[in-house]
Amino acid sequence: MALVLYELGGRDGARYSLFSWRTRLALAHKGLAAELKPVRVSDKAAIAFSGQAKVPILVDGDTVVCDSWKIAEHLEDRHGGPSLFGGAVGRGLARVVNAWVDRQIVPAAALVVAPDVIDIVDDQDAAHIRSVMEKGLGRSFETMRAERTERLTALRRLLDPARATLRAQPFLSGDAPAYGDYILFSVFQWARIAGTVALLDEADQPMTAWHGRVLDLYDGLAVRAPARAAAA
Ligand SMILES: N[C@@H](CCC(=O)N[C@@H](CS)C(=O)NCC(=O)O)C(=O)O
Repeated sequence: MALVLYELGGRDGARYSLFSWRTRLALAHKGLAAELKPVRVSDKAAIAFSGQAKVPILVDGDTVVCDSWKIAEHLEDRHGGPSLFGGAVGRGLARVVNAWVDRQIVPAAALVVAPDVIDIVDDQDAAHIRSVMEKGLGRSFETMRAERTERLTALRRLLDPARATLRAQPFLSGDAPAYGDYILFSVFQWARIAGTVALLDEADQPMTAWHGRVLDLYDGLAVRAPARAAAA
């Protein structure tokens, strides 16, 4: 059955949707191909069929699945190929990574990256993103830009559990990559495609080496998406 993935599309074909990168890597991990449908973030009519207003959305035959975590579970439970979680215990621990990244890392990274995103979308999407992000993060984009250096330091500090893990093993999931890696990696991929600031310090070896390893997975699926700034 054909799979269709709805994700955000910006100017010049930029696919900058943070959460959809988790799904893109999950599909590749399982050896699945999906037709990719870009939507503009302000165009809610394009995704009204899903009964909600966010991407990623996976259409799998007659089934519509929203939310990247639910999509990962759907792929794991309904499709073959290598496991995304490595069993029930791994699924439970990947859920912890999902909660950690969504509740701490995404908001901290958004304070650094969000003001840049409006440059890679059209005016209507830019106005939408500014309004959603400024409300959600409680600051204007101008304030976020002014505070960027401190925010970047705070983000790098928050990554410590991942850094400590990667000192002991090549991937967050152990010897080989799995969904937990894609969850955290999606934040860096968002920054790489939409941002102008490198979230990782080059000298941060366990983190940058891991980032490079995930960029290269699946014939360079992630690295083939053009980076906005060389610094990313
Ligand atoms: N918890 C959801 C979050 C999805 C989400 O926030 N998606 C963003 C794009 S990356 C979105 O569609 N935002 C819609 C908007 O800002 O109007 C998931 O994991 O998929």
